[in-house]
Amino acid sequence: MQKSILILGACGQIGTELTMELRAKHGSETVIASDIREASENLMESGPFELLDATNYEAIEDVVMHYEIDEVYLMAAMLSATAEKFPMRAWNLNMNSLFNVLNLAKEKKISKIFWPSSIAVFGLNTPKENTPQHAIMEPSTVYGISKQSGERWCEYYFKKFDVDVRSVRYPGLISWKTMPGGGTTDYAVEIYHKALETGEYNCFLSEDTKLPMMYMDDAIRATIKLMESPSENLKIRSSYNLGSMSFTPAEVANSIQARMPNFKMAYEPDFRQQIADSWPSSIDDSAAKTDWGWEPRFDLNATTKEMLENLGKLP
Ligand code: AKB
Repeated sequence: MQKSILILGACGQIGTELTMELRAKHGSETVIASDIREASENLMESGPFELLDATNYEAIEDVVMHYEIDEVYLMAAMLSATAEKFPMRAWNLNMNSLFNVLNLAKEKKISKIFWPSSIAVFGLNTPKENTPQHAIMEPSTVYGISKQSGERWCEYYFKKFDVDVRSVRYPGLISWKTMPGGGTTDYAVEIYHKALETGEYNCFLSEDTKLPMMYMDDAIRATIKLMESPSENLKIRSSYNLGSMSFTPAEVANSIQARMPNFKMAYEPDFRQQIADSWPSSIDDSAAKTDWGWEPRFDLNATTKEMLENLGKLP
């Protein structure tokens, strides 16, 4: 019997697209979507779905046993902006969910894990441009602290218990199928929605805040490519830097204006500015390129084209 895949947090921005892609690749019945809330009709109807709290070890174990799960993608997390408002809830969700899957692998109940880290592991003392794989980290947000701790635990479980855990440090992700929730890079999705709905956007980051970003198709491709890579090629078991493009809010506005000349942008930075200021502007992902052949495909203008065309077709 073909072993199954479990996705925890399948309703989120990454989880929905990852679920659909894995179902297209491996067949719907072998990819079990789960989340603490019900998913969209599309996702619920396309294959098995379980209501599941990623912090509940026994509940995850039951699903793992029932479906003979082999691989787990842990996509449930509280992102940077929301985590600043609910620090303990963020810590509990981000860390306990990770321990649950690491311990299931340690007990040999599953054999492979994907867990996402983030550019948020870096901080004010990290080199901002072309941030190296190995650099001073010192994250200054609750989310970043949880991701850095998570990376240490992943590497520890790999070395100590031979747990096959794989991870990338996602930059800000841009997608049109599902909205992001509670991140600092969310402006780069909202801007396209507002451009089409009202023709203007009030950005919560300043015009010159340059951050690493990625179109969702690249992020999903990277995730699956890393999971399919031979274990012996993977030299990094904390988390790989993952790069694609970097831009400022003013540059996204320009790329939208090239297609929608009347689009207007205003700037009103809020508490998220401080978070963004502590993160890298661009990423050196040469280790991912060397170890598992990572190559991004989408630049800013290609992303803008995809976003405006696809969102424009939605009812
Ligand atoms: C966030 O903004 O919190 C996330 C991230 C960069 O990890 N998108």
